[in-house]
Amino acid sequence: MKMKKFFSLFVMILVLLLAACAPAGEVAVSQNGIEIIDPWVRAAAIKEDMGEEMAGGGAVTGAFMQIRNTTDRADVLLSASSEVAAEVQIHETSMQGGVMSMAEVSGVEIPAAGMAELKPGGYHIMLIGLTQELKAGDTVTLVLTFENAGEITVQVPVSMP
Ligand SMILES: [Cu+2]
Repeated sequence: MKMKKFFSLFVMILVLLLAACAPAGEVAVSQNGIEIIDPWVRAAAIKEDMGEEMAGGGAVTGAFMQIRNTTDRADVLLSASSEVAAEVQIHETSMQGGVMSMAEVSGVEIPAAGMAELKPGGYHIMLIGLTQELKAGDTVTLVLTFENAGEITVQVPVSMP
C-alpha cells in the first residue's frame, strides 16, 4: 500500500518533469531540419505627417522567434526578406557604456541539435522602411535564408509587445 503510493508520486513527478522539458512554443514551420517557433512581429504605425520620404524610409520594426535546429550540424541564419519592408537586416542589441545600441550582424548561428532565440534586447530581424502599417492581427510573410536549410518562408503574426 505504502509502496504503491510512493510509486504513483514518482510517476507524477516524472510526468511533470517531462512536461517541463517539452518545447513551450508552437512550431510555425518545420523545414529541412529547422523549426521556427512562436514568431511575431511588433506592430508599427506609419505616421502620415512624416511625409512620403519618411513613410518609406523611417518606419522600422522588429521580428522575433525561436529557431530550433534538429540536425546534427550547425546552421546559420544568413538573411531575411519581406514584402512589407524596403530592407531587412539581422541585428544584435547590446549595451555599450550603459546605452542600448544595435548593429547588423553577418548571421545568427543555430547550434547542432540546439536553439537560437531572437528576442527584444538580443538578436532580432529588423524590418526597415515599412511599406505599410502593421496592426495587431495582421500577418507578415518573412523569407529566412539559412546556410544549410536554404530558404524558409514563415507567416508571422503581428502583435503588440
Ligand atoms: Cu535592430
